[in-house]
Amino acid sequence: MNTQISLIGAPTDIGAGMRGASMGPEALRVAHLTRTLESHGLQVQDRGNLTGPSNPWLPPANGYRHLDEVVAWNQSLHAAVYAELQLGRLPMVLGGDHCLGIGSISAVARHCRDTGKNLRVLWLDAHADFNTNSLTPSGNLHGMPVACLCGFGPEALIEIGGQVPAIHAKWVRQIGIRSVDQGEKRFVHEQGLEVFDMRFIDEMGMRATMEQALSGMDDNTHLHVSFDVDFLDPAIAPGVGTTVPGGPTYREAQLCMEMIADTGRMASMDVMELNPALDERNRTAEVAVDLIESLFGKSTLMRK
Ligand code: B3U
Ligand code: MN
Ligand code: MN
Repeated sequence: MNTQISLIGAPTDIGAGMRGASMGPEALRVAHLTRTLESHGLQVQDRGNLTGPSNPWLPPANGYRHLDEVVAWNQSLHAAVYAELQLGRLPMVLGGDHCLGIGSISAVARHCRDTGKNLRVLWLDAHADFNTNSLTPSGNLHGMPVACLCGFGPEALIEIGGQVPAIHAKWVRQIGIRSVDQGEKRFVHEQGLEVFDMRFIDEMGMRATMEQALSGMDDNTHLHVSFDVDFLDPAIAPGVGTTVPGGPTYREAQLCMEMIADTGRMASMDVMELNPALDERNRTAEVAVDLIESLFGKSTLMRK
């Protein structure tokens, strides 16, 4: 695995239904993200925070809240992530709400096209984030990034990576899903997204789930992990805007991260939706850092 990590802060809640995810990057830093990664022999460059439009907190227009601002943030993030990949580094995006997955993953997809890599996206989330402006109950773009990446969304967003669609639904594995809107459910099914929902995890266990989700990768696979902190059960991660009960426990989440680390294929990642305004003494940020540590092989006794 690449040991050169670049942290990219994207302090915005522009796509969310609640304010506060804009403070996520700083909370992760306060929870000692850099020092923790360095303790595992990784070389970390904190690139600081991107800037972008502030949150005007307006109602949705045409089914989208703050579309122009979401486009601006994602364009800037796309450029930042793409630049790090070109430098041969592993970009870690510190969100920010999950609408930023559009800028991040479109950049990863573009890099994979440049380099002839196969992209696999692991989407760890309570939500499928596969709404469109006609399906969304909220107009919040953090509920739409996977659809946008697959080519279903407003032109200005789906075009950010230079090719539409940026990714194909068959490259995506969603894990931990337990809240999908009515119309969104049908659309997920129609597009053939591979979803390992909580029912699947309950029945099969996290080990078999991850074995399946990670199967079919090879030396030419670029693995991107998009970690929405609301993936976790609210008992261990209260600091998110949209908690959904019944998520993975601490142990299940650890195993999930460890099995990803074991592949050695992770080459980019996002940490999204952490909302310090809703947290308790930064404990959700600390859990997130702890799990990120496992993603980079904390429990591995010797670096391979
Ligand atoms: N599916 C709902 C709720 C939601 C999606 N993603 C988050 N919340 N974080 C929606 O508004 O699209
Ligand atoms: Mn999400
Ligand atoms: Mn979510």
